[in-house]
Amino acid sequence: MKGIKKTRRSMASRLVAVFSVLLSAFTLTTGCGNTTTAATSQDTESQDSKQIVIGFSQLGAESDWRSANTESMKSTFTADQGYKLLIEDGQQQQANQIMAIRKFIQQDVDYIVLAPVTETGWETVLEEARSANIPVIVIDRQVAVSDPTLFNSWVGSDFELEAKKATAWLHQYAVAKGIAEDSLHIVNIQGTIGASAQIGRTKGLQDAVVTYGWNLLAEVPGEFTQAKGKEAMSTLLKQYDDINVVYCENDNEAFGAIEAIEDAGYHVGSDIAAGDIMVMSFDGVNKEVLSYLLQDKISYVGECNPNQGPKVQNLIQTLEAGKTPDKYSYMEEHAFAHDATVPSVEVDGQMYPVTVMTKDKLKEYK
Ligand code: GYE
Repeated sequence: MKGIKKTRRSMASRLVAVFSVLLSAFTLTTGCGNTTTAATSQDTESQDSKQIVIGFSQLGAESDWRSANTESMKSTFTADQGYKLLIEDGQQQQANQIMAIRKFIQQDVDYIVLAPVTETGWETVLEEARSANIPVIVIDRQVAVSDPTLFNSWVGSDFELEAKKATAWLHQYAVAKGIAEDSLHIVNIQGTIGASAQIGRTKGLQDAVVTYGWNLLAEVPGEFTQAKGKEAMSTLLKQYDDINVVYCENDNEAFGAIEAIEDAGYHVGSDIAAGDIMVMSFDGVNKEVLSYLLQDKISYVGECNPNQGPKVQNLIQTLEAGKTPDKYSYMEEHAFAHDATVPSVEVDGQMYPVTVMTKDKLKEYK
């Protein structure tokens, strides 16, 4: 039933659904560990029959970005707006997410929203959702499936573009400061390997390394967490004594890397010629990271916009109206830097402004 809205069910079929939910409570071992549901499964089919029930499989709670993304879904899909949002936390495990989707199918939800931990391995369970005639909206990272009709729509970021902007900024910054490209010694603290955000951000850096002749000393996974970012950076500082740029694939890794750099007695900042270690990052979801830009502890942040709830709502409303929504929707994102050395970056012939973080700008951000 490609791209076709699931038809709203009759009271009789709803009663069958209630029965099957109750039955499944006895027969299913969910095993999804730390389940953070905005409502319980038994509530699913009771109360207002007009309510739209959404099963949201969130991949985890590893970062500030993730918390903001979950919050965006929660604040969008409220009971007041006519929704019941069921959330399952996958705790970074695809197996947990697959179990959560199967549970949503058992519960006969109206829509499934999936934020997948990695790109591959979703075919079987998405086919099961399609057989149950439940539309699936993928958010944030992508799923790599040979049959694109296995999901209705995707909402997220262009991670490779984020990386192209960041590396264009580094290139233009080095040129403006008279720093030879081959004197840049970069380490990349990567995100969760196999996640779209890691794949796109790593690829953008690797391509720039080839284009500009930078030295990429190491690429190590940091799992998008502060703890792993710190651990990775302290190990790297023991292995290399000439690191002058740390490219962190998210803010939390950057926080951890900064701690490791300072603990090891180095100085973070943009003055590479004076011996600073420059930190670059992605997300920009909270005041803390933006204030790090002001302090020149982070030199560049590529914004990654987590507020996907309203776009998901538009997609659901389009499906509810019996129409076919856009297959891919991209979030609007900006670039931030600690100073005005590079006012804009050029990527694939297009110019993107770079916003300098100031005290006044910082006040504007919640
Ligand atoms: O950048 C990172 C999070 O997939 C865009 O996942 C998301 C990334 C985000 O853990 O902070």
